[in-house]
Amino acid sequence: MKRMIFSVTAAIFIVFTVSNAIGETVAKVTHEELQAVDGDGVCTYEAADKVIITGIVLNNPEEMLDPTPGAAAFMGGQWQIYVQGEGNDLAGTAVYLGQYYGRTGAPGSYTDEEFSGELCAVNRDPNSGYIFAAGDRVKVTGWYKFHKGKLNINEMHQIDPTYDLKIELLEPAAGLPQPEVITLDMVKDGNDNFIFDSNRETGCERYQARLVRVNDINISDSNGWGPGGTIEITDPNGLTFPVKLGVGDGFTRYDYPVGQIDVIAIFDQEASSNEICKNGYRLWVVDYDGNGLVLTDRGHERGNLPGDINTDYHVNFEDFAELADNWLQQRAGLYDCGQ
Ligand SMILES: [Ca+2]
Ligand SMILES: [Ca+2]
Repeated sequence: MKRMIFSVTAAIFIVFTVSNAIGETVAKVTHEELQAVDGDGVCTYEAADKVIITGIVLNNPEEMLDPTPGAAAFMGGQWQIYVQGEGNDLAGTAVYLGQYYGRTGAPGSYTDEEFSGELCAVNRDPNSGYIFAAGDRVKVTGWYKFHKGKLNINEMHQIDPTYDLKIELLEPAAGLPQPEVITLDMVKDGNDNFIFDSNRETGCERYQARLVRVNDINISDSNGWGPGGTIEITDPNGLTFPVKLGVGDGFTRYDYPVGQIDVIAIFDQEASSNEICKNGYRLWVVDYDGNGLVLTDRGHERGNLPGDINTDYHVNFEDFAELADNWLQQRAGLYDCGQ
């Protein structure tokens, strides 16, 4: 009998190690472990496992990238959230889903219908059906891939369900982290070049994928104002920084704020290559609510007037026109998910 128990145990052990060999195990990691880089800015984390991270969701995905299946972007529909670490885990991680992986040389792409199903899954807690929003505390399980200065959790560009992401709710509406106030001289040197520290203790790496606030700047180049565009800010000492705009409807509805303003943004990196990743830092603001003093969407709309679609505190024909313009549009991944 003892021998039999031993054999069963051995068999279970063999099954476990076989599944381990094909990468089915999972390691819980901190954002700092995941984002550690070498002297070239290339991430050093390596394991044959999926990873688990926890943290706070910083953005609503459809304000960052257009998830619409078949969208005109190179990758078609895209979905991305940033999850920021908590406590002394001073880092964050992007979680990405795209439609046309085949365009990068991967084995396949999602049809529009398949991609809608993927979106519906990642937008919801699998246990409760709750729809995630910025400020939720979540747990993400998935594969990962290095991309231009960051280690992103993603499907490794594989449509096979083995590579699916799993996002679970830990606490709804936990609240956004307080943005860390930085000045541009903390991330740019005197020659207006990005400061890179491979230890991630100072400079741009320290703030990557975290919520930051830069006070007292001016928009110095507004030509890119509009959904998906890029503008430039300048501080009183002449240091500059690019600001990427999300696809929030505020960038269409409102003019850019003028004069000295503040910016609240996700600090991001998209380096010019995958080999040397010491550039391509930017601030990413996903929406703007037209307040005139801070480039951000405070997420606390005033007015409380049903039907005031453009939130100018007046329900009139302009609201109706906007409604008519958008008649029958639907948001893939949130609508018609068969639930
Ligand atoms: Ca980086
Ligand atoms: Ca109105």
